[in-house]
Amino acid sequence: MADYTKMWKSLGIDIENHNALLAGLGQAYTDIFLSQKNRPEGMKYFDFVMSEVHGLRIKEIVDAKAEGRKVIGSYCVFVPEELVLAVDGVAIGLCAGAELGFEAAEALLPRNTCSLIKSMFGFKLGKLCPYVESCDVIVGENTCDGKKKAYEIFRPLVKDLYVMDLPQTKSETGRMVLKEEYRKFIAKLEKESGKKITVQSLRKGIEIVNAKRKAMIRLAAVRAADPAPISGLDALLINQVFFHDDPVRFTDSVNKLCDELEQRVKDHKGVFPKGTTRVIVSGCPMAVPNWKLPMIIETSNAVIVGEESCVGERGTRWLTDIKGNTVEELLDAITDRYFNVDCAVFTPNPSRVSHVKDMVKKLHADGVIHYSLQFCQPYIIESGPVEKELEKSHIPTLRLETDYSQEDAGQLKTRIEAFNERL
Ligand code: BJ8
Repeated sequence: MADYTKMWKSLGIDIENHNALLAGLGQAYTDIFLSQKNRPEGMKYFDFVMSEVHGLRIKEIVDAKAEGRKVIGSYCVFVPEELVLAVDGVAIGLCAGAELGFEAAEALLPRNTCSLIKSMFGFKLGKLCPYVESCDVIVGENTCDGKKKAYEIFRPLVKDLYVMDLPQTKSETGRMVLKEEYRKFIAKLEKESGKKITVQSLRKGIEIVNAKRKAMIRLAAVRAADPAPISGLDALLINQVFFHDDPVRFTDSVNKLCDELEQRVKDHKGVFPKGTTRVIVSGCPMAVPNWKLPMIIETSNAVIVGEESCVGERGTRWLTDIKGNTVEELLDAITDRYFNVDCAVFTPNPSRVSHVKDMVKKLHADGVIHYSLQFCQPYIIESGPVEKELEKSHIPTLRLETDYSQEDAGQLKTRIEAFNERL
């Protein structure tokens, strides 16, 4: 990697801490990803992206800013990238998946806060993330209580925090709330960028994001094959890169990879032997570099064939209808698309478990591992009914609660191995 110290300094990054982060990340990537066998050639692009994750991509973002484009960061899949692209902005997913800066985070937050929120604070307080530091606006959302209240404390730490209200029920009123919030968000984006959203610019934004999601749907489908043509770890990595790469280049790279994977399926080639135990992981999102659980699963004689998660199918499976002829009609289509997202903050939330069942069937999975981050009430509470419903359909389910530390790795491995024997 080239020397980006000057750029990082200009963004206010703590160089010493950041160097330690990159060294740790590089080592973890080598151990977890590069050590896998029979990886598809197309993963080279994603290896390159990861090797330059705080380098070349940040340089692109800094260059975009210099051209006057606005950088909008967010922590939730309810923030529509389409709208950001429609004002020629750059949309970046900011969730963090490492146990860094937790001491500083715990000085502001209760210890029993989920790792995702602590990591969001840790990266900011430790001046560790050039994505966060590049943002002109950071968008928060009122989803779970943890995030909702944490944004109140987060506000003074960042340049411009914009909080979006979100509904909690899939009712007509809920849909109206979402649409109004998106309308307010458009006003914020237009003010920030000095650009007006037009039918053409919005349609273009929708087309770019639809193409990106279509490529992910194609990737999800190819994983139905046995032997699995790609590991769950690599598929998760692609889902993670989805949030910060250039969208057009990303789409191209996923489609190229899918060409190769479809050929692999025809040739009956895979990453694990045919007949390897197949599992779906369902639950909380896994942000970079949270690779702990997939790594344990895939080194315990099983392969992950799908993720029911916001860093997975929950974030990618619906497309936006492009037929509208006015901004209002396109906004309706965007609202309809996002209103499908079955996050556990919604009550009731029956479509999520139906989707897990569909995934098990389509992807020929043998069981489901339900993953909750400790202290995440929505997903932990929902995991009970989800397990009951799946077991009723004779789908073996294992419920796990964990965090970003490595302390429970041995215990998780024992439980996962025992579960795999049941399958
Ligand atoms: S749409 S899943 S990205 S809110 S793990 S912070 S829920 S306590 S992340 Fe999410 Fe949007 Fe929903 Fe998806 Fe709270 Fe749970 Fe922590 Fe969580």
